[in-house]
Amino acid sequence: MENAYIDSLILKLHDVDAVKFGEYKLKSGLITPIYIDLRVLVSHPTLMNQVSSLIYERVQEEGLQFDSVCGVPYTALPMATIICSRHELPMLIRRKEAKDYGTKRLVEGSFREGDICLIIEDTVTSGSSIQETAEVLYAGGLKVTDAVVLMDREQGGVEMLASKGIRLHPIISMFKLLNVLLAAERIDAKTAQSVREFILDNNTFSPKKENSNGVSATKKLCLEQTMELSYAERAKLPNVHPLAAKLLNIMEEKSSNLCVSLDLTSSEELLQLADSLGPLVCILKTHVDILKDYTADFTQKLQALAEKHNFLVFEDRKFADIGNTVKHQYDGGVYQISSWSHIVNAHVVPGPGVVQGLGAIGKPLGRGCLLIAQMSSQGSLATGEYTQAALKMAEDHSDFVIGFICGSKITKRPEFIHMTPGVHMKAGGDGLGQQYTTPEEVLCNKGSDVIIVGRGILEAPDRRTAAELYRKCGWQAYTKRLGQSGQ
Ligand code: S5P
Repeated sequence: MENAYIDSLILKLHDVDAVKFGEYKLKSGLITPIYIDLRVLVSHPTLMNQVSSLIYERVQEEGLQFDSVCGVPYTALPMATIICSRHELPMLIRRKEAKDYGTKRLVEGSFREGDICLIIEDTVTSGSSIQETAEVLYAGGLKVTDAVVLMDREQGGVEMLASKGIRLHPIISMFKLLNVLLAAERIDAKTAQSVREFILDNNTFSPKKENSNGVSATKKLCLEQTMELSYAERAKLPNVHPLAAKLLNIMEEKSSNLCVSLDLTSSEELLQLADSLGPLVCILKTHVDILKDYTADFTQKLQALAEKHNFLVFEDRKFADIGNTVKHQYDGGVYQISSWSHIVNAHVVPGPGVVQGLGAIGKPLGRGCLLIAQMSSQGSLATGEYTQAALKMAEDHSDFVIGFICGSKITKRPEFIHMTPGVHMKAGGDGLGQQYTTPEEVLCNKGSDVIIVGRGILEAPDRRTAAELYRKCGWQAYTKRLGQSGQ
């Protein structure tokens, strides 16, 4: 089935108010932020025909075998009628009430004991309407093996019906619908988010079993398997490191996936810029050893600014020695990095000892570490097996490693954060091996989470305006990516 065709159908359903956002009561009494009302389709014959065609296409794609078709009354009745009339298939009608005269039959039409009846439905929430119809058909001696539904609210209907021996074939899923409407700017990210939360929190088949982070097991499964997660959703995952959760929440709150790299040599200039750009960034990255006038006072002021503007500090120290040495480098010396930097990074070339040494200092302080899995520089050796080794090291030390420095997403595990340097509005290089990619490319195509920008901002005529531009581009690319995800 053509994806673009489904996308345009979703927009048309929204046009005719078959999809509404607000507060609506479901059959179960639950208040839902989204209501699917396909009853209106009877007033839109072209759309009704398209929907019916899609259902029939799905029946054919699945190669379903059946003797007759029954639409769940009332909304799916006209759909079943159109399909059966067009393709000359025998149809059955399930009565909602038995007549108190005549035959008193609950299933109208001709059939034989043991015939298979295909059920057609417009929207499924828990699957109970299909189940009720199936019960009536069973009572009449029919069999039901499959059902096709236009809209699946993804609240447990597929699982519930499967447990009763009925395979449900949905055409449009709730997450797909939300993503298409979001990408077309019919709804905003906040609305999409609240609906996603509602859907995942209200699975009718496996009621919430919450873990300590307040995430139900079903929700976790859905999150991990079926969709691109928002930063906020990832922050709630049970296995996410607390510092990663804090960062993801900051990103969501500030609508920023921008890490600014303040590669400056004057403390005063750095602090002034940190104050000015602070509201726009989720992380501020430093190279403290390039400051010509470092004093302990600098790090105290930087910490105060991090508090004031709610960003994390990342000292880009790139540790690369044996465990015992990096422990001292992290904790001691002039800079005492562990005392002020929330995040540090390390090369994996020494092997796991580097993470263990850093972790010995950083873990008790609640710090986090990024492993350098790839580099932006030309001719980098951090590729292939080396990158895979970095991933393995992160997985083995997820109580301290929160993510990666990388050019593109290297793992689907949503608890790890991917941060990409070498970002500039103009792709190209700097003549010293640095290679630049655009924010859009990094977030949408490479699947990274955070853009690290240095000279793209530092060399701009107005640094604040440039930072705002990067923030905006980064955020738009991320929301676009969310919109593209889903099946
Ligand atoms: O592979 C890398 C890793 C890092 S952390 N490539 C990088 O460029 N970096 C750092 O990101 C680099 O040390 C610098 O601080 C920043 C990129 O700066 P820009 O001015 O080229 O944006």
